[in-house]
Amino acid sequence: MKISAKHKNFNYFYKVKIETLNMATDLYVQPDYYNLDDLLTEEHKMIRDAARAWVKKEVSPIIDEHFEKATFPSHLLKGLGEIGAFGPYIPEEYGGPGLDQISYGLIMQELERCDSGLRSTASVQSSLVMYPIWKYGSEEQKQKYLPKLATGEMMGCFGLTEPDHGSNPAGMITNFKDAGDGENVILNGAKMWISNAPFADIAVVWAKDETGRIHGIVVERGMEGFSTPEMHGKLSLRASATGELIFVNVKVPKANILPGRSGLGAPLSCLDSARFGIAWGALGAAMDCYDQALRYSKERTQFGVPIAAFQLTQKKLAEMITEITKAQLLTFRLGQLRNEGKATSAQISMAKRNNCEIALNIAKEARQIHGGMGITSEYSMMRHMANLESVITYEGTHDIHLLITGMDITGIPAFTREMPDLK
Ligand code: TGC
Ligand code: FAD
Repeated sequence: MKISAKHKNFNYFYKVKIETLNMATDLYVQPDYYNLDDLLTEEHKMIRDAARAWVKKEVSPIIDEHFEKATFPSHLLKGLGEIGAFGPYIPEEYGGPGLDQISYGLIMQELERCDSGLRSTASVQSSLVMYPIWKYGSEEQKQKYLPKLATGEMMGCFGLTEPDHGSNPAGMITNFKDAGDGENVILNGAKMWISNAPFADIAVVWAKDETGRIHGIVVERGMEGFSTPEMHGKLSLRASATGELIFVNVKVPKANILPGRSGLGAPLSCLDSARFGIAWGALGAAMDCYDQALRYSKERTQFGVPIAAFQLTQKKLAEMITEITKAQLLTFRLGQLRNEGKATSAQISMAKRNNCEIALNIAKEARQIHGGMGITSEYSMMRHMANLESVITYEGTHDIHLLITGMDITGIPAFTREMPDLK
């Protein structure tokens, strides 16, 4: 892997490294029980450390306030672009840093180590907006959108889920018809649960043509009949903005349809990339919970000894580091396979599912170790736990990923069944 010495990561790394070393607010030390760092290149470590330094300096001090107030920290977008979090693997010719898949994973891990909502913003922009434009867009679309998306000057969202079609996107009803003027199509329908929607400049929307075939189409804010109302009342992912996409007779140029691929496989291939990032990210949340629980257990004294001296505390900690280490190995190997273009969708599903599950369990155990303090915002476990309830649901629910593994090993899809006669 070649990284340009001019890349902003390097400048940022040198600028914040020293300042950050002395920061007391975020004491995170990464667990690495099986010396996985030995398998990373110097570039991987530099990219990861730059992301970590930026997160510690810019995000950790403010994330709780945004979570509590349910506000999106939009002032962070420029910095996310600078650390390479928007389209890490997008080639330099389109404004991206041109990094490999392990670098992408490491950046997502550092972001979610702090907050899943932050990683969500970055992985939607990278895998669900830039990826489809890069893979399936025309040269003109790539030149128009990718460089601005890479810096965060332009933000995007991805509309697949509909109010009545979540796990089953094939049933979508959002559709477009020829406008009859030779240049445009008319888009109608609605998408729900869309990350970044309230502030996105563009939306990559999946909709059916007149024959029922699914296509990706880039809808721009300001097009008449297009609105993005924010969804409120989330008790999870509160620092991430979620909204609806509503299309009422929106006239969209035919030039905005992604020409490179149609059919459900197109959005599902984007989900492969995003689910890969989530596997790394959820593991980051687990690593953060373990790190805090280990430190707290050595500092907190009860019955005259640190609570780390109790066998039951050690059991919790030992099981946490075992699960983290297994997940790190799974995830790193998946990164190698993805770099080689060999990772299957089912392998990605397994990692997404496993890492969400262990992260949620570890967050719960870490909270227990903190006793009453564990429910306060002084520690991040409750926030991680609440966030992970979204992460385990979006990009395919926990059970859908189980069924993907089941289908892969048996060859039999079990997603649908005949409606039983209930009479
Ligand atoms: P099925 O018949 O199995 O497949 C339809 C076509 O797609 C192909 N395919 C894939 N292609 C690429 N990558 C994959 N992962 C693929 N999986 C399937 C397949 O070969 C077929 O191609 P062809 O050429 O034969 O037509 O489809 P199905 O309708 O039976 O559904 C299968 C199922 C249930 C696994 C799929 O629908 C699914 O994954 N459902 C979950 C939906 C989901 O994950 N939604 C996510 C929405 S986006 C989101 O949550 C963003 S969160 C953002 C944040 O981080 O904040
Ligand atoms: P449903 O599909 O209704 O599922 C409900 C329950 O039924 C689940 O437990 C599920 O596992 C189970 N179930 C469904 N089908 C089966 C089956 N065949 N077999 C067994 N069990 C089944 N979507 C986007 O397009 N873009 C986004 O940016 C986006 N961001 C999101 C952000 C957040 C915070 C959240 C919560 C969701 C987001 N989503 C997004 C939507 C997300 O992908 C869906 O919520 C998810 O795919 C599940 O769909 P659903 O909520 O409609 O649940």
